[in-house]
Amino acid sequence: MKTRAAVAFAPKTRLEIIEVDLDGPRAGEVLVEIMATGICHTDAYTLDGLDSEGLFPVILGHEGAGIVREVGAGVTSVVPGDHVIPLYTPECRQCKSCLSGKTNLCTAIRATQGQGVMPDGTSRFSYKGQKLHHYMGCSTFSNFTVLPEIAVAKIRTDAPFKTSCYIGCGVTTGVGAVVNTADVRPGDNVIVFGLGGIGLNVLQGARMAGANLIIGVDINPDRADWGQRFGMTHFVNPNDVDGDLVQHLVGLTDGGADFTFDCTGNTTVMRQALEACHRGWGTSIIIGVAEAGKEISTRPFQLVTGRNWRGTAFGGAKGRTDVPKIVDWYMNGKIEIDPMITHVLTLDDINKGFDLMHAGESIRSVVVF
Ligand code: NAD
Ligand code: AHE
Ligand code: ZN
Repeated sequence: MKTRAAVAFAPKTRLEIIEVDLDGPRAGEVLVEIMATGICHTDAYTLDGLDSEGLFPVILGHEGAGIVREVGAGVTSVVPGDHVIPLYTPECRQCKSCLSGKTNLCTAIRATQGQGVMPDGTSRFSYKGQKLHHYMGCSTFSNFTVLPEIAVAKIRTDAPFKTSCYIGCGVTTGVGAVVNTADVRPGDNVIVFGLGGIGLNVLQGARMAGANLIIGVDINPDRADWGQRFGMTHFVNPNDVDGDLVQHLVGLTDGGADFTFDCTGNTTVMRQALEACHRGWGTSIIIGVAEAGKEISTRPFQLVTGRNWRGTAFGGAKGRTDVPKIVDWYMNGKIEIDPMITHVLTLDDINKGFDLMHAGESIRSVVVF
């Protein structure tokens, strides 16, 4: 079949909106009509050539929602008409990682995802006979895409696509980092570095968990109002701090935070986040994705004296199990999404979504097909 898609032919170029060829689903796969997709900073990072796994030409996008239109042989968990959210972190429920119960990092198809192909090693997308790569196993910047059955979460049919697509990455990543990875408890003090599409969801997760101080740190002054809207109790702009940022934050939190979260992808900020943790027990959680070649560092003394450094992918959420529950949280009003969708675009205008992100003007831009 033919489908309209935004194609990245090379790093640091504008996406081209064209009609591409899409092969139907093979055994264990499903064809999904994408109804809406968010634009996450990770899409921009890969498009900018900063992803060590980045492959071109590629159809980016990993934060979508849509409807199953066709299923391949042997598919049992979804049928045509089901509403689904594509999962860049699938859940096979059979691999060592899934069976461990200790992680959401299913390994069933991770290798081929990183190679930009389906689990059988081939791509379903092509243009004028040239192979196009899949992205993070999702490629939601296409009106239709093919996914492995284990990489879709079936969701309720009354959830709007325009907002629930954000649960495919940003919402689940931010809220999940708090409730799954950190397990923030009532009264804990929290610092969130970077108040964008992920960080605001960390804030609302911390509010939901009953955190005491919820401090937001961002170099964009506009993020002060945004943070307050989602539970932040104090805003710190590093550019307005006299002296050392870490010492300032340690002072605000009576010796350091119980939990800090990096939502910037900046390795200098990651160090600040670790060092702003409380001596003896504070834990810093890295959410941000750093540029290829970047490394983190700190004095080992920071860890000897009881600070913990951790990371999280997709908020520690087990996709097929947890994503439908997060959709329920949204539909029941336990978490908010609508105000964070600042821009709704057509596929033809998708490049504008990247411009808005880089200008710091959007929280989430969503493309509606
Ligand atoms: P975003 O662009 O919406 O937000 C980033 C925010 O960080 C902005 O508000 C920006 O002003 C702020 N910032 C930048 N530099 C800063 C600094 N030095 N100090 C303080 N604040 C600073 O991006 P996003 O969509 O929220 O994504 C955030 C990061 O999370 C990205 O690195 C993205 O790739 C990553 N991410 C990771 C996961 C995961 O599963 N681990 C999932 C989604 C996104
Ligand atoms: N390809 C990069 C890694 C990128 C990365 O860490 N991705 C996160 C999700 S970001 C979503 O916006 C993730 O899920 N990581 C776990 C995994 O298995 O990729 C690189 O450095 O190679
Ligand atoms: Zn993302």
